Amino acid sequence: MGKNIVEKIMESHLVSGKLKEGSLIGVRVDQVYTQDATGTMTWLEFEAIGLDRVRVPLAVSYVDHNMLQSNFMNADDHLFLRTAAARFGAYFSRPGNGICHQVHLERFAAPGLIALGTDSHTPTGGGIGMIAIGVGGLEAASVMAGMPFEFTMPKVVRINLLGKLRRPYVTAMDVILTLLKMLSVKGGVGKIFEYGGSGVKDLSVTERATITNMGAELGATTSIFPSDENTLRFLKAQGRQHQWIPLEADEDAEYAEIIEIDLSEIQPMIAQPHSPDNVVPVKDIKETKVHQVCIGSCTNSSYKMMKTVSSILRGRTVHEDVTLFINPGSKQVYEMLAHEGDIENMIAAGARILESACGPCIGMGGAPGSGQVSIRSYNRNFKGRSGTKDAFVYLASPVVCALTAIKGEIVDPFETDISVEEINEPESFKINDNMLISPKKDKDIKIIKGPNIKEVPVKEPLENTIHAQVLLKLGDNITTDDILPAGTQVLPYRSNIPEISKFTFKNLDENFYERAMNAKSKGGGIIVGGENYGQGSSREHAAIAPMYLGIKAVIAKSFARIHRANLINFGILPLIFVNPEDYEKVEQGDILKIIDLISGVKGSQKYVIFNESKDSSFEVYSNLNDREKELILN
Ligand code: MIC
Ligand code: SF4
Repeated sequence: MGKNIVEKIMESHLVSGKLKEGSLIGVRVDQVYTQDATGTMTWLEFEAIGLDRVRVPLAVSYVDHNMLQSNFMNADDHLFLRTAAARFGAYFSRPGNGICHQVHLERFAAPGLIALGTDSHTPTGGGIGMIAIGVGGLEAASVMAGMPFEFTMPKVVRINLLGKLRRPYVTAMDVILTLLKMLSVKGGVGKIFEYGGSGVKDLSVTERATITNMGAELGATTSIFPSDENTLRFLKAQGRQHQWIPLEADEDAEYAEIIEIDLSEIQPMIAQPHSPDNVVPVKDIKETKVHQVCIGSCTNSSYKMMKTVSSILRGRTVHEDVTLFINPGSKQVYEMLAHEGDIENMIAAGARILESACGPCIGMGGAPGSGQVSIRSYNRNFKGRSGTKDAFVYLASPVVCALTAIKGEIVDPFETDISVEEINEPESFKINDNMLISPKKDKDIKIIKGPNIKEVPVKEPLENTIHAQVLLKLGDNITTDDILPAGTQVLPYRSNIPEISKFTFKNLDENFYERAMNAKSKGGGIIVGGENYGQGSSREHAAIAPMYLGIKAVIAKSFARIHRANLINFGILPLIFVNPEDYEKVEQGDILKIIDLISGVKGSQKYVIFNESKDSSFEVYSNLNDREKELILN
């Protein structure tokens, strides 16, 4: 029987288990990378494991999230990361070098490899034909310590692309927004999307990477494209042609499902507030007044897209009601734009050029005004993520964003008097790795820890009985941004759990922290959620902070993959309603009792929950694999 691309790569990396949908497998990992917001914890965890050096062929520590330096905290964290990378044998990508996913794609990603990153948009690397998966910090630390990466083999779904995009008006961003409209933010849970078909050759590596990047918003484990002539062209332009191998699915490869998309039928699309799947054609909401436009991020900062934006802005002025921010995703692209006069075009038009980092995407600067409309070429528009609770954030292609910045209202590229130029991919990129510090040989380097770097908190082993109060009852699609917000006030505490835990659920419930602290000595707390609990980010802090506050279990209808793994890693039981209707049987404030947990985890994984406040009971289950059972018990 023929094989698909995912099977080919997994098979060549398999160390345990059977390569079969739904079974637990272990694979060897070639590359691991971290970013600063998740990386400080990851490197503390790696240090706690007690090894001298990383045991993977390549590890990279990037700095791109916490960039605003209004006091010592972020600067101290960067120093910790630099010295830890030097001490443990990882590359260090200095602040200013760019956003981890884009820099990794440009300088390290290669077809046929497996990479893990402590960030949910790690699948960006799928654009080059690599299996790239976002994980929590402890997962990454264990793998860097030489363990295989163990996970349940997802379904492989083929996305068959046909035809060609109607360039330059329709872009890769419109492809993934179309998929989000079709499949929703839950549509990819438990799946890997493998792209194929005659339309693949119409897309360059960076366009493919835009699509795999935002596959994270579908909830997919990852997404991957074949490695072909376009992949070779990109690697050549990056001076890395020796890393090319061809990779495609066999003719008779099998898939769990096949979805067909005709690229020539795709139109400019836009995600409306407050979810990336709330997608409509741009023409349906054209002329909506806009106050802010943000272009860049790890989703849409390729050379080609940035040059397109520059050409739209050339000789024009940003509308007087609009603030335009541009954050190029990598120093490489930034330097080329500067060299070729594009930064000059942007500045002349009135754009506010930011450093090459996440910036407004994660609410680190550039928050919109109260009730204002912001349109962004980014990947997430969850409520409050921008830093402004009542802002309205839309997501669209850089083309739509740039045209909108000029007109002051949402523009359909097919209907405007501004002509959009078609830009070609570059023959060669400007290669200058001076902001990447190579691993050091010296093992005596001292790791420098400022006052913001605190210990990793550790939980007691699982107790046999949980007798606790429901501290919060929530609906569907709760994001990690809801659980633990980002932004200028919170993000700098990522290395400091006692401080950051004060912000747990703060945007949803002002008093959560106080309630949790009160309940902590009285048996702790339980959270109740709906479907897809914990979607979004890989930040394990969204599990560590609740653990620190005494949360013992989360009961939900279903969980997002990375957050579920993070809960287990930090000893919080993820429990699922056997009958989803039983969700109605619990209220905030109810006292619940769950008994015989230890034998339950080891055995049937079914548990009866007694709701003492309602004098009723209902059933839940956990679906832990053997490795997860061990983690939860210990
Ligand atoms: C995000 O886009 O939500 C982030 C910020 O990059 C997160 C990581 C984090 O919370 O540090 C992610 O995607 O995993
Ligand atoms: Fe950074 Fe935004 Fe990309 Fe996350 S999605 S890595 S915050 S640019």
